[in-house]
Amino acid sequence: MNRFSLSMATVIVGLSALGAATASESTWKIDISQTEWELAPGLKTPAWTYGGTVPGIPIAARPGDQLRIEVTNKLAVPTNIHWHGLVVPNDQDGPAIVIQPGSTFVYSFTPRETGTYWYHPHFRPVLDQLDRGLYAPLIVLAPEDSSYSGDRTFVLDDWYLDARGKRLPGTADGEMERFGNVETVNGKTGQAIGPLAVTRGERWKLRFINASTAAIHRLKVSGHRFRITHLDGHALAAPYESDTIDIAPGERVDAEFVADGEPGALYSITSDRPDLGISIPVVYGNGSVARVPSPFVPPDLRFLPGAQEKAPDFVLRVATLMGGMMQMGMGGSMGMGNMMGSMGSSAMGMAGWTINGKSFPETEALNVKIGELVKLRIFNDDAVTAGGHRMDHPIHLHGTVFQVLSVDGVAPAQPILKDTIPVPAGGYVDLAFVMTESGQWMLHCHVIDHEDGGMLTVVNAR
Ligand SMILES: [Cu+2]
Repeated sequence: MNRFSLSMATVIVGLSALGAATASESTWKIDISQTEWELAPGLKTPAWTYGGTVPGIPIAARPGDQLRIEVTNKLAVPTNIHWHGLVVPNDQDGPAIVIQPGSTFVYSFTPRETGTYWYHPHFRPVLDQLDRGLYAPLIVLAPEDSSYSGDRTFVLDDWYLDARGKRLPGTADGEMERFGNVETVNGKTGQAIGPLAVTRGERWKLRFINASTAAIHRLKVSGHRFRITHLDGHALAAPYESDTIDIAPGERVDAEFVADGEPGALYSITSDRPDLGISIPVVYGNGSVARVPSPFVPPDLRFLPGAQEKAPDFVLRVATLMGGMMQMGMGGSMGMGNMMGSMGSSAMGMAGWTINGKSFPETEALNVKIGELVKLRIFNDDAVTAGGHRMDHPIHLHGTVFQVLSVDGVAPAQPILKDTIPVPAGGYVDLAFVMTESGQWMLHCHVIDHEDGGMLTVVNAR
């Protein structure tokens, strides 16, 4: 990729926006406030919301639309909003913005690309804000999306609550990251999750967003297969079928769902932790319609020439360091979970989340040039660091999209564009990207305990 192909991309986006003939100015108002949110009948919790609901107000746009988003902070703490996955001017990206209690900030940007994105706070520490319910979809519609029988977004999350809905500190499963004991789809759990109501022959577009701060969600559909068309909002040249969707924090997956089950029958899309509450009923009405063909338009996507052979410009080693624990003689099999549980979240500071041995803000910045192809190798050293903690780290880059060159040295079967990628414990990934917007952009783990703990650095694009 070079300046030429980037300007070509701009031309293509311009044309498609013109083709849709709907690009326009679009104004949104988002009040951030605390609300009693009902996760299920009899289970209410005090949530922080974008516009009074969990998930928050879904923003819909078309490429080329000039978005004007007026955000008013009615919380008692400062916050901001990050537009996860969208390439926006640096001063609209979020992390550098502070919206004080009682004040309003107006975001203004134009989405370039279609796809499934989302928004959430990026005011550090982020964990408390995102975990209380501050997240919402941002969908940039493609012309073909309206040809599906329906288009549904499912935002996945988890909450750690007592039986009366009171938010508990710490984590539900005895590790250092915040895992919940109640899992939700679009802010609802168990029987309160609304069904996907279909008719035989229909073809639906389903968009999955993982807003959890640490949990990976694995969803399995009964009696059907998903056709995966987009990862992190980016269309695949060769969609593939699967009955399972794995989605790490920050990631998005779009899938077609062909309703080829029996009229009147009941199916489900269910988590591999069904006891925590995620199961989406798929309910068939009677009768059928003529089978709806796929309107999906595969892009002409190529592997970046020269990127595989290129030596990495930067090598990052991300790791969980349990140094504080070890020094106190409490590492190993001592029962971290119990200790964290009794000491609360202030004990989190004793574990370190690092990039090349340092935690933000001590991490070293990556200095790159606008328009230049950058190859980045990221090792996940968790399998070899002390303390035995072992976890995939979903690494997210702001300000651009990257191509996945390889995972553990194996190139993907087709070119894949993403903004968030799980780096496997003990493994590594190779990524290539080109920054198009100048400024300081964040690169961090989307397990928010890790991000807040310092597994974060910046890419300076000049
Ligand atoms: Cu991580």
